[in-house]
Amino acid sequence: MGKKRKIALIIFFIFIIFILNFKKVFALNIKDGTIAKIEGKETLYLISGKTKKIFPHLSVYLSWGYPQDFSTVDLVEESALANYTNDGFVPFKNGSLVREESNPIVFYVENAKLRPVRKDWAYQSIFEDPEWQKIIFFPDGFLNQFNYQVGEMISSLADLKPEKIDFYPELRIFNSEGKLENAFLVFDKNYKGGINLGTADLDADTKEEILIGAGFGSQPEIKIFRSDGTLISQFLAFEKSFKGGVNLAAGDLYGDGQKEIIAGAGIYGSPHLRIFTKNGELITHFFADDKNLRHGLKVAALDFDQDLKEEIVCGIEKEKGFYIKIFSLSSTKKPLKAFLAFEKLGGGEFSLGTGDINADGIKEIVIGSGSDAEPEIRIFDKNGNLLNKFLAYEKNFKGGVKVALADLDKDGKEEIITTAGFSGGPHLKIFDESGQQKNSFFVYDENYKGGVNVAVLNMETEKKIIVVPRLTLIKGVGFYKGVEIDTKKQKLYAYQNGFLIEEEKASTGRPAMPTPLGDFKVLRKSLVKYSKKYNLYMPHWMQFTSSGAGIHGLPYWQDTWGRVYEGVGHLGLPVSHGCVRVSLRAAERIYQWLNVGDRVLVHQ
Ligand SMILES: [Ca+2]
Ligand SMILES: [Ca+2]
Ligand SMILES: [Ca+2]
Ligand SMILES: [Ca+2]
Repeated sequence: MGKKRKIALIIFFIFIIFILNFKKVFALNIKDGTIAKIEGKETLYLISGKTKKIFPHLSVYLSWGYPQDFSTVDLVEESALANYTNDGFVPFKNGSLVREESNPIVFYVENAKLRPVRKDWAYQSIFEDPEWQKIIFFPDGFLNQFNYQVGEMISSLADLKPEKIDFYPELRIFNSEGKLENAFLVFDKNYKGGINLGTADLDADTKEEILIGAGFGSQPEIKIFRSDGTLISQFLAFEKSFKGGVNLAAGDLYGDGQKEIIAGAGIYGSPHLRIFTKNGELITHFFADDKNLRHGLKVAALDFDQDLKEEIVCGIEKEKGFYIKIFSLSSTKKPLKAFLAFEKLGGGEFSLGTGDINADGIKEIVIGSGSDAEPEIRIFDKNGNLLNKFLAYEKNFKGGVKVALADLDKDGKEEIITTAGFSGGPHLKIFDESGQQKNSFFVYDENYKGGVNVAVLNMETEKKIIVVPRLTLIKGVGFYKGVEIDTKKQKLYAYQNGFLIEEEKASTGRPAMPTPLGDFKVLRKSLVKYSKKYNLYMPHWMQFTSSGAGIHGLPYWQDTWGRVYEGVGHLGLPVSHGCVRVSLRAAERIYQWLNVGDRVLVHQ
């Protein structure tokens, strides 16, 4: 063989090898995460690295949320899959709800375990699925090919621990375009409570300071920070023992160019208002409504009568819905204006802001709906005329909407900035006054579902958007508002939007007269209910079954000496006639807070 021919042959072989390799590489090059199917065959494969896993049944495929029309499945040649080694079966997705065709038990999938969900009511109370649409069916006997273990039974929300999220109290500062510019902790890393937010230029240097109010679960602290994270001062807004949190706003109430700090009590508190100087000295305080109300007070400011002194706007949840009352410092007994803004209750989660959205020099009142209602924004003029309303998030999101106002695009009209409340993602949106969405971005990890509070920081000519997580420890996931009664532990838990606001010893029905188990609603309330059968009075009565079971304070009978209470030493033991007894003080607090229609979940 001549040298030339030899070289030509070698080149030829290299070429062939190249072609073969190329073909091979091409065939091997199926993207990770592809769901592949051989044309004419039924089996679906999940490709990952050099391996393929088989979907053992359509139910598993569906549990991952893939579309039923197979539009995301790639058709491949049989030979293309030959080089992928088999790696067993794709399991059900964690968190999916599955059941066998002919066995009514629903299982919750969690780390190779199937956890039975105790009963229909437990299912409904935890997963809120009235149409049973979340359940994926699989054929009888199908599970045999897996190594699924049967996990612990789920009978209450507390059993579903993976949904509990711990979160840091980190404030974030974004520019008006949504670019993250700074972040710092406003409480200790281990702080477990809620966080509220406000802004005000307290030292008149044209740069606003950040006001942080402790939220539910912590002592009612106000902290003042510079935008670089320097702590300037801190003080308590209410009694140290008050754990409802502090809602914040600022206003120039004296028209001297100096803003005052307005603090409203947080959820589960009275509609109590305190006004402080920038140094934390108390100027005055008053109740904006009945002291016995228990949904706290939302605050804002606007100049109602255009005398360059701002008035205080109060938002109060009571009876029929959310009321706005505008007070001046010279008239704290009688509001200058009062109107009903929302004909709904919102679990203490309404949000209130003021801003000039139409560039007429007068601020409007902007309200975000509370929980267990559509995520609606309503805009009123100062006299209570509704100017506009729109939905800020998907209609079926019911965690409430938080609002802030600022003219971000410098056209003289303030935009409405919204964040989602409890159970929503950290999705911030910006709307104009007509409800047209201008921008949106995520402000925290998308998995965080505790809600976000929002405010605007005016920095000379620039405006920044600041956010804090609404709470750092989520409890009672799935409850907007209601009580859970654990007959095994003899405990009553009261939840509101992710906060455990009360934990009380209870006394439920004795074994012969057990308290009915199930997912109920408060049917009616009365201050005292008389039971003829037992000749007993039941204070702060909250009935939750038509057969007459209710929550109430320790019962008493009336004799010549006065009231004689029954079961004083028995809280924590099941001794009642079927009702749920709690202490007198606890019953009073719960009675003031719990409304007809709120949830009562009773389980073992
Ligand atoms: Ca300043
Ligand atoms: Ca005024
Ligand atoms: Ca206006
Ligand atoms: Ca604008």
